[in-house]
Amino acid sequence: MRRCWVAMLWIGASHGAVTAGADLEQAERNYQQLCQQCHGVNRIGGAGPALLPQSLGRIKPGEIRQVIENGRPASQMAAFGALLEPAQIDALALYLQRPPSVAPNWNEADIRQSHRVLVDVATLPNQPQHRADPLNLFVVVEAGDHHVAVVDGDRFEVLARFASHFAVHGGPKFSPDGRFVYLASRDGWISLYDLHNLKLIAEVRAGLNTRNLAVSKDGRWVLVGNSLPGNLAVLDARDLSLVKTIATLGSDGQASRVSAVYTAAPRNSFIVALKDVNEVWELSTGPNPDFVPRRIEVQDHLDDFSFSPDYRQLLATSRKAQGGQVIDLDSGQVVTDISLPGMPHLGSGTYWQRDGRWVFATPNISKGLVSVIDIGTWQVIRQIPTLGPGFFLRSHANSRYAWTDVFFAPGNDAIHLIDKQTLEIAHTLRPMPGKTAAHVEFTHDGRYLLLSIWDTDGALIVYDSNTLKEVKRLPMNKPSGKYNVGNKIEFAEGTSH
Ligand code: DHE
Repeated sequence: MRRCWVAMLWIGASHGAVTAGADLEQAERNYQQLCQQCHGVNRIGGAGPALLPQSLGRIKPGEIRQVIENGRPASQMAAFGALLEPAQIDALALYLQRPPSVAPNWNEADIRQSHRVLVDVATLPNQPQHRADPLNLFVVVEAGDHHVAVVDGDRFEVLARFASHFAVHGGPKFSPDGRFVYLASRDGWISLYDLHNLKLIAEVRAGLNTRNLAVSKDGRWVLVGNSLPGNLAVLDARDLSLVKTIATLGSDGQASRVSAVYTAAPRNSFIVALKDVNEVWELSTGPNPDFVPRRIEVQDHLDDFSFSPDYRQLLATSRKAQGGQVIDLDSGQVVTDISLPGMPHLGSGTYWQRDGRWVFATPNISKGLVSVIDIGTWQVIRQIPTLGPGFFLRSHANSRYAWTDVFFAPGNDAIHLIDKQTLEIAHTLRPMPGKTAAHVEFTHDGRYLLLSIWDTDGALIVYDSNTLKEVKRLPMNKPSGKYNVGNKIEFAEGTSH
């Protein structure tokens, strides 16, 4: 990506310095002159990320202003503080948070035009071209400088590192044999990477604002859930070419954004949660799928959900039900409501066996509690107090503990280890005091685990999962999620699906 110097020189030459007292119209002109070249006509993104309200919603207004003024280190985003008056920067930051004058659109032709195949897979060896165990590789998202690292899960060494699109979010998903990984960026870019050959294979922009993606059980299809435009994009998993888009309209015709898409492998289907209509969709991925949704009516819009271990039921957040609702996927009926007033982050929850019964535990985003639910009775059996609201919870069938963070609390350098049988906090670690610690993934055998220190000057810390001793520390730039190939393709207990 080129820096925005051309635009900077142009405006410098024509105006000397940009006039003070800029209003939103002036901000629009400044956008066209300074930003459009990288961030695209109508702000839909280009070499730089999209600057739409949907894309910027997670960023604090002060941070938007700060990036315009000072640029982004280790990126192509230039600093405009010397060129724009403070009031003009304020106006530009405000302008970017408002919808553009022309509603952004991204249709099938745009998707097809964005598609590029970088390497023909048929020309590549189909055996791993590295010495690591292909089922014990980790794919690690480094959010600080938008890169992805591939880590050998036995030697804990970085095998490869490549630039991703802006803001990869959600779990990357794998082909059933673990050779290929599919990544989604918030800007709608989907990337296909070959873990045998450590090469990027193909890319496509499937939407302007994407929630996440899922790969079908047979590895033939990728389903992308978009919130802008509100639709689903079905891609051919071999090269990411577009098969079709499906507008996410409720049965009454109301348009909806997608909350999330998942694969329900035992059902051979995709499950789609919708954000603006009270429906969950199931799309069969059996032989010759037509991708026509089966609509399941629910009581509330779904933001976030988790499957029961047999994939027959969904445990979904529901504000109306004051927490959660359980939906049976076969009958389409709501089985029960569960009172979970702490705003559970169900997609990050996990389940395990306790006294011969399945329990499901979830962190809560607004309360310092981990809620534990008996899946047989759907009763909340324990609310475990923590140092603050958390985001992720992880374990492994061979681990005695479930690891959770306190992401939203001032003391978010702490990590709690919950004993899966006593349901008490057994240990609290502070791996790097003062720095956020969050998100764990275990090695395939569960002997070790990797924990993120979520900081530009951060690290991936490897722990022995039994002795809790630190084994290694790999410096990394804000590592967020990390994903073990073997655990993922086996939909293993303790990890996200
Ligand atoms: Fe995530 C997973 C939704 C904000 C980091 N997040 C997911 C998934 C969903 C989701 C639906 C599951 C996707 C999958 O596995 O395919 N996330 C949301 C939100 O709705 C929310 C609260 C607001 C939003 O703007 O989207 C949100 N998420 C964040 C963040 O602010 C985080 C901390 C930093 C970031 O990267 O944006 C964040 N989300 C993650 C990570 C995962 C994730 C690391 C993967 C978890 C896993 O282990 O599978």
